[in-house]
Amino acid sequence: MDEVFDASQFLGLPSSSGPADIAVIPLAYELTTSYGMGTAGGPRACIQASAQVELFDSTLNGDLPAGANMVTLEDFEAQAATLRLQLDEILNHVTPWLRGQCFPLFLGGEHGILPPIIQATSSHPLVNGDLSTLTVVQLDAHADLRSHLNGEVFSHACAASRSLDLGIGRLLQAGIRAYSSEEAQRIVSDERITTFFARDTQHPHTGGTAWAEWLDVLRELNGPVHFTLDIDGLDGSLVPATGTPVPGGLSYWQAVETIEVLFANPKVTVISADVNEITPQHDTPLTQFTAACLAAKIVACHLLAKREGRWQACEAATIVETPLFSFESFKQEGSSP
Ligand SMILES: [Mn+2]
Repeated sequence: MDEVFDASQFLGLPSSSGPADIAVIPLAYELTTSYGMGTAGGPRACIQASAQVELFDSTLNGDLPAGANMVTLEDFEAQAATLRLQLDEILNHVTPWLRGQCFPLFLGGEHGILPPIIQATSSHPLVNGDLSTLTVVQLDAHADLRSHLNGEVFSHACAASRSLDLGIGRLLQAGIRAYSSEEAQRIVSDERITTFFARDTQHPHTGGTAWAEWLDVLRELNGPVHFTLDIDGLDGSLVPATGTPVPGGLSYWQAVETIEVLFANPKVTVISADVNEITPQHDTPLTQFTAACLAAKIVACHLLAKREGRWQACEAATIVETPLFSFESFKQEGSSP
């Protein structure tokens, strides 16, 4: 029997009653995007474009959602007057979805959504209040390791450095090809960071070797992981409408391989993921459709991980109560009090 098509839902798939197995959570957030504009409309454009994604997934060898109850939330837009208060709003919005009962996939919005998502993972039973157990795997053109951009410490250009400040244990990056000297120094000096530069992995002669090393790092990983996919990690030709498209990036199949290898690691539980910096493209849906295809691949690889025992829903009784946290009163590492 054909499912009823619902254009407001990811992949057009209506949710069923009962608890969600997968939650697709649009975060229409745009406050600090530096170059292009339009990330606020990106999540909805991605959901609309996802109607054209084939439900048959070759990794899963079956049709999505493979019996799972996938729910797509309504667009969330922060309303508060300041950026920090908006981050607190996002934190409150996402926290209930990061307690391990379902798999959350966030659609952004600018990459500035990452710190509140990371902070919210601390209440996940596998993180258990200790963010040093968490690894963030990032595909991105930019290192996002600035201490600030034009004085703003919560700029999207600082998403990774703020996640480190929150206390994550490791940061693995690939696709990186646009960064400042400050960021280059932090990559060298901070032992938690492992960066694979696009100039190495995309090198016309030796790129294959560097790419194989990236996959090996993913295979050796263990513990809980959040996967963050800034679509500008892909080559700019695939995502020309994103805020800052950059040439020389990852191919579509390298992004797919990263997702497949990460979710296939038996020592890893990918507890959450986001696809961000999606911007509606108007002359062609290429940008939002590319994002939708990769978001669907994340869902498929999660379902395969669940089927093969690498992910299971946590019992409600194991929900971790973490101390109250506020970005409003957050102090950046190394900043004066
Ligand atoms: Mn980014």
